[in-house]
Amino acid sequence: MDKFEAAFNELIEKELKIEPRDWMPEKYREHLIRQVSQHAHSEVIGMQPEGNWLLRAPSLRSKQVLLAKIQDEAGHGLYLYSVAETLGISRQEMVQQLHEGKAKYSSIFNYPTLTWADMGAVGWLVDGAAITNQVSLQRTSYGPYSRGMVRICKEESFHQRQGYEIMMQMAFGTPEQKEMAQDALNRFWFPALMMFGPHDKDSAHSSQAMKWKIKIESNDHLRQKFIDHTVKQIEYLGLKSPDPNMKWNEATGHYDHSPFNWDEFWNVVNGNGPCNQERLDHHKKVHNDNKWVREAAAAYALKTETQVA
Ligand code: FAQ
Repeated sequence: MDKFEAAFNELIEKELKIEPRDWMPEKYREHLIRQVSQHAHSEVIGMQPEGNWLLRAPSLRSKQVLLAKIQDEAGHGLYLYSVAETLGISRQEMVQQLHEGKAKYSSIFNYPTLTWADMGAVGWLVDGAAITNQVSLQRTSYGPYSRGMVRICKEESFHQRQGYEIMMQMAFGTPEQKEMAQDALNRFWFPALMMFGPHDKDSAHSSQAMKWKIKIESNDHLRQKFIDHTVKQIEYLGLKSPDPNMKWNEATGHYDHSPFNWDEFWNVVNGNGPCNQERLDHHKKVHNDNKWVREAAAAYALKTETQVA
């Protein structure tokens, strides 16, 4: 082991941060680029299912709040693309990998948002699951990623509240509204739980990620944490658990649950979910339509640079 590797290992060991200027193993860098680019793409593609409801939000207030939330997601994408750029990949390359199917984004965004109650379920469950993961990522070993997560988590907690507020309005509203809330919960529950990734025993990257302290807690641990605190929120809403086998286990101190449908998960991850094609086509179209904006911004930046010089 040379002195650079020893210095890297010591930083990891002491739970100090690895910074862009520091030496790092090539595999550590590649691992982070994979995870951070996937995270960034998720934030950006994740704007689509919610954008679907912007023009149909039921009040001016709900429209303003939803718009603010979606704009936050765009901001999260930008922070994360910037984090990945510090590792030596450009945003253009990452977007190209997404368009060529070489980079992934979270499975959850390949499900349709059919009713206004789905805006509640997305904020409550999808952002709720995202925060559960991201709170632990605040302690990740790569400095820029860890600092980005601190800010993102603050905004995500507002998103979770926005979703839960919609769920409360629907669940405590008319019988039809309550039915819509239940239906949204039923459709989003298992896909939200699968956001945490495969079981630990099937997770290809977890073991190395945890050695490098990129990942602080495992997929199953975070999923169980999310289930344990969300069950009480379902009960407060007066809704039924979407999982008939969900019950408190005195011995483990956790809720038991049904097995997940991993065939469905891999089907969605591999591009065959209900909205995969639509999400990607939309991203490609918008990227193409907005080419002139990127060109104008680059030309303006060049002009300003020349004037300053
Ligand atoms: N979807 O070995 P593992 C948000 C892939 S942000 C798609 O366990 P890892 C905010 C995985 O990439 C949501 N693919 O992988 C928001 C790998 O394939 P690969 C996104 C998945 O990396 C809310 C393979 O399976 N959050 O929602 C998924 O150790 C509302 C094997 O899996 C993040 O990205 C999945 N669910 O653990 C925005 C957080 N799960 O790459 C808008 C950062 C696994 O070898 C609206 N990421 N795969 O081809 C992570 O923490 C991790 O990457 C995991 C997966 C936990 C997602």
